[in-house]
Amino acid sequence: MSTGTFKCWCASIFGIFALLYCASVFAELRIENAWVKLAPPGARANAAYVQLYNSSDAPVVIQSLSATCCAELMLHRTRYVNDKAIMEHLDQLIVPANGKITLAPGGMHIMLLGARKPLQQGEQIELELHFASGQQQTIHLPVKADDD
Ligand SMILES: [Cu+2]
Repeated sequence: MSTGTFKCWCASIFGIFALLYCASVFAELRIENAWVKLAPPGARANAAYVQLYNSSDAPVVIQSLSATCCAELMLHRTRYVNDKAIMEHLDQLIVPANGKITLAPGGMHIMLLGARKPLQQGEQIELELHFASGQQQTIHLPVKADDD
C-alpha cells in the first residue's frame, strides 16, 4: 500500500466515524414561530412561544432553559379551571421522535422571569435549550406585541 492510498483510507474511515457520531449524538430541533410577547409596562414576566420539530428517531427531552436577559426561566402550561386561567409548572418538555410540540398562547409556554431590563419590542432574545442528553441549542426570539 502506498503512503498516498493509506492516507486516503484513513481520511475516509475518519469521515465515516465523524458522520456516525454526529448523527447519533446531536439531535437538533427545527424552530418555527419563535417569539416573546411584549409585556405591559410594569409586568414582571414575559411569555415565550415556539414550535419545536424533531426529525430524529428518538424523543428530545428539554430539561431546562436559560437566557442572559432574565434571572429565571420556567416551563408552564395554562389550564382553565372554572373559566379561570391558571399556570401549571412543567418539569420538562418532550418533543416526540419525528414529531413536534407547539408552545402557544393559552397552552404551553416558556415563562421569562426577572428581566434585567424591560424587554423592548423588536429586541431579539437569545435563549438556550438544555437537553437531557447534556447538549444545548440556542434559539432566537423576537419580542413582539402579537403573533403576526
Ligand atoms: Cu406562565
